[in-house]
Amino acid sequence: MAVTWHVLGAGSLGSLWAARLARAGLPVKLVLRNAERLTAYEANGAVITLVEHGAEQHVPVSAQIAESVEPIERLLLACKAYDAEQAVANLLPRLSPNAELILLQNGLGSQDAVAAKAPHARCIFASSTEGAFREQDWRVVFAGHGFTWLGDPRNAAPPSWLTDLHDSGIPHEWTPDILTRLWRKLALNCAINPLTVLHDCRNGGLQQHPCEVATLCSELDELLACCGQPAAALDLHSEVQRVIQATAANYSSMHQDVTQGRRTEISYLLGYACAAATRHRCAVPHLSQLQERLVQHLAARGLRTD
Ligand code: NAD
Ligand code: KPL
Repeated sequence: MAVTWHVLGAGSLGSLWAARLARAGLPVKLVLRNAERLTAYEANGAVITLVEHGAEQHVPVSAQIAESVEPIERLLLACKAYDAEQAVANLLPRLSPNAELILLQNGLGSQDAVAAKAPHARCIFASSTEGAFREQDWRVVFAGHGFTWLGDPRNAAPPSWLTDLHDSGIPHEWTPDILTRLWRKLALNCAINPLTVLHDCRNGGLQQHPCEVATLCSELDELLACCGQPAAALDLHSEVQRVIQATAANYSSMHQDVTQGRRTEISYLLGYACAAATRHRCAVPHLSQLQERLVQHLAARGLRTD
């Protein structure tokens, strides 16, 4: 019998993945926060609405709460990095001995925290360039087609369920270098996102601050080398400039979080980079100063700084 995809978090990416897996006929169960959310979801018809290229599709997906008793063999963890460890802790009694966890979180740090919480589970890390946002509860807009890299730093063998992703039309690739991918994305996010918040601009606005961007890229280059991730640093500055140009009209995800008064993932991006620099005794004065400025900026707006 096909293994059920338990998907924790009916937010942007969780809904996007759950809808695509379910519409391919695969067994999917959403794991919602609490009984209240479950009641609200069921009152909405237990359906996720996926909006793609302007067309909407209503996909029935069954749901449950963490306290449900059915064992979990495969869990797609689709919450924010700061919620990941606690979310898995809540589900520990339900994880079967050979459970596999697929971790969709951006940045670094949450994956190790989850792996330490669930030492017997296989943890597969993901890095995605897909873009989605929740227009309202249970309704997700597939805004940016992209790609998801998946890998397991402790075991290079690909899992058998990659065929499920293929059957669901989820563009993906298994990679032995998932940490390089995650570090590379982290470096891009560190060079772009905090500056867009501090200058209150779209990504393209950073074209007015070329020296600041170049200085950060050069420190990130050194940091990646110190952390044993030289491949993640290859042509970083050109890539950052390319992304700034290609996404010039967009607001970065961190800028959107701050504008909407939401907690950011700072601790798993710039915070992780600065902590790694300290651990490796790598001097990164501009990144440290950027972190201080960002923390002050968040605090001044009453937002969490961790
Ligand atoms: P989101 O805030 O839209 O969704 C997260 C959901 O998880 C929320 O509905 C929240 O209520 C739920 N949740 C948190 N803890 C829970 C728990 N214990 N039990 C049940 N539900 C719980 O977040 P998102 O945008 O989908 O992002 C998820 C991760 O993917 C982040 O790390 C983000 O950086 C990354 N990411 C997102 C996108 C995107 O386009 N949205 C793209 C690439 C990467
Ligand atoms: O991933 C991004 C984000 O906004 O989080 C980009 C577009 C790369 C900017 O860092």
